[in-house]
Amino acid sequence: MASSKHASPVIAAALFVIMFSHAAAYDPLDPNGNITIKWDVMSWTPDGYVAVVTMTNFQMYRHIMSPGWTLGWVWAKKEVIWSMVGAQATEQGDCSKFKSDIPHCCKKNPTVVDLLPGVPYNQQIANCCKGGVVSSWGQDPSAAVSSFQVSVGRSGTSNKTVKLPKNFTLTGPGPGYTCSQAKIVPSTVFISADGRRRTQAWMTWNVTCTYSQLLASQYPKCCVSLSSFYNSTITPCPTCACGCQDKNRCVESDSKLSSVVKLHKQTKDNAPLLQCTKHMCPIRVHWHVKLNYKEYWRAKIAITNFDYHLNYTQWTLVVEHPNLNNVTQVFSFNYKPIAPYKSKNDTGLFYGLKFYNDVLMEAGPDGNVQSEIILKKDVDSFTFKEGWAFPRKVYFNGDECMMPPPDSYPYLPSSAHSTLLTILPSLAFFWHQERVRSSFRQQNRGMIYRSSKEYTGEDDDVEDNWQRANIPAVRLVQHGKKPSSRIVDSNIKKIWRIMIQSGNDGEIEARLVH
Ligand SMILES: *[C@@H]1O[C@H](CO)[C@@H](O)[C@H](O)[C@H]1NC(C)=O
Ligand SMILES: *[C@@H]1O[C@H](CO)[C@@H](O)[C@H](O)[C@H]1NC(C)=O
Ligand SMILES: *[C@@H]1O[C@H](CO)[C@@H](O)[C@H](O)[C@H]1NC(C)=O
Ligand SMILES: *[C@@H]1O[C@H](CO)[C@@H](O)[C@H](O)[C@H]1NC(C)=O
Ligand SMILES: *[C@@H]1O[C@H](CO)[C@@H](O)[C@H](O)[C@H]1NC(C)=O
Ligand SMILES: *[C@@H]1O[C@H](CO)[C@@H](O)[C@H](O)[C@H]1NC(C)=O
Ligand SMILES: *[C@@H]1O[C@H](CO)[C@@H](O)[C@H](O)[C@H]1NC(C)=O
Ligand SMILES: CC(=O)N[C@H]1CO[C@H](CO)[C@@H](O)[C@@H]1O
Repeated sequence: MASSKHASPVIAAALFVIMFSHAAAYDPLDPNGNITIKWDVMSWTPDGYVAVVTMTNFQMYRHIMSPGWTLGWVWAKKEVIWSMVGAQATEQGDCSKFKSDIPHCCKKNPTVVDLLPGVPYNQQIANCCKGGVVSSWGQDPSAAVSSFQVSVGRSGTSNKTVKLPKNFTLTGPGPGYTCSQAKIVPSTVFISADGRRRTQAWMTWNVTCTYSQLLASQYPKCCVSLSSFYNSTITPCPTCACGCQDKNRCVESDSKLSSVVKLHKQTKDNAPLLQCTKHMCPIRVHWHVKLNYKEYWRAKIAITNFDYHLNYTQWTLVVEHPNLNNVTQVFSFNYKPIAPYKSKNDTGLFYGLKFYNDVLMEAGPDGNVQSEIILKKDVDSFTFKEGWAFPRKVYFNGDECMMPPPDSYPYLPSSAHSTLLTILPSLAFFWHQERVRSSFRQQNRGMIYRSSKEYTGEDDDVEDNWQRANIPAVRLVQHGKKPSSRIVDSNIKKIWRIMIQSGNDGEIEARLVH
């Protein structure tokens, strides 16, 4: 078992290949997701045209994070950019041929970036100047748009002579997007604010860009770890899930950090600075099957940032699980079902609450966000067996996270029932029975199964639960803390010791020690 828990790099690499062989520009969880770039020619000028360029992110859960998008293209003729509003070309290029009026950009292949918030009003247009940050459609359609205006010279001056720009490139930020050729589409119709007048663009063309994780990076960018109340095993992220090539520049622990971070901040190095872990992922998503109620069950989700150099703004998490069609309650996160195929409805989008946890802070004590969800059991399909309670797919910020191999999932002890009955006939409690209060397995170390029936509070007050759950505990020893005693059942002959430990996601875990 130990060997499968810590999958060797070879196995991890093999899984990686399996997982990524299916990755293409087509995303089954978001089949219509794309970024559309629309050019509306608003007027002709003596030597060209003025266009408003609108980028709309139709992707349900993949946003464009700071430092934002860059858009590039290649002019079909000898066009120049006279001026821009709401964005700028990163390089002016060679404008030496011009004597009086100097263009904003003379490059054959201009690269354009958004302006930062707070630029003067005369440089702004609607939907500009957000530092290139664009929300995903699922999070906030009103913020999923970015626009700028460009005044083009030395181009055609009618819809017959204009040649469309070619070879569009988009980074969002970093690679991953492939853009189609520009295509003339029916001119956009604008409706005036009072709704009583319609105008239309002189000419409109569209470019569609789609994302492929394979193009974006060689390795996954996040991984998943799993645990459950019914098995004390914590299934970690696969070893080297995100590649181990950066292992020589990771940071061992928070304590050694300050000197290293200073060093890197001085060198203005924007590359990730990861905390050293076996998985070497910047992001870990932990899924804990927490409680079992009669008609409901409860899972806890914790996302941890291991990158000391990055705050994830407007992060998104997508989970595919067959029971997400019956989400009853989600704590601390926003939740939206994404229904790519209406019959399935098994995929949901989680994202942070504004001003509370919409930023996943850099690695360290604040570098995590957490939520709990309550799901209604569908009696026909619900089970804790065979890892059913764990997610099928997890995406962080639109990138699929590497799951542990299925044979390492914590599984339901098959012998729990009989063991309990023989050892504790008077406490014939079993976690999935209605009358259950609480139960535990007698082993060298067993796990306390906290019973949902007794558990009503929101808190993690384990001692309190146990008292209510009537566990024959005489002593609670909190890991690293002074023992506190609690005599509950005077009939018991054996002394049990219960250790409380903090799990790797801060989850409280109870172990029964014989
Ligand atoms: C881009 O996305 C929009 C919205 O989902 C969709 O209507 C359109 O067909 C997509 N375009 C392409 C080329 O996939
Ligand atoms: C062009 O892009 C806009 C979004 O900017 C979209 O609404 C429109 O449907 C697209 N047209 C075509 C023909 O794809
Ligand atoms: C150009 O404009 C004319 C008149 O507005 C229109 O009839 C024609 O279809 C347009 N051609 C293209 C290629 O858009
Ligand atoms: C556009 O890209 C294609 C292939 O990527 C290349 O063959 C072509 O030369 C490029 N066109 C221009 C104008 O750069
Ligand atoms: C992350 O945000 C915090 C608080 O806004 C800030 O102090 C910190 O410098 C940021 N870290 C990075 C790497 O940008
Ligand atoms: C999908 O599931 C959500 C709960 O997560 C529910 O509110 C919604 O009605 C479901 N939609 C369909 C089409 O079944
Ligand atoms: C918990 O699950 C692991 C598999 O990850 C398994 O090896 C172990 O036997 C299970 N524990 C119990 C108590 O059944
Ligand atoms: C138990 C329960 O409420 N099941 C419902 C889950 O959601 C589907 C549709 O999304 C319903 O058809 C089930 O009745």
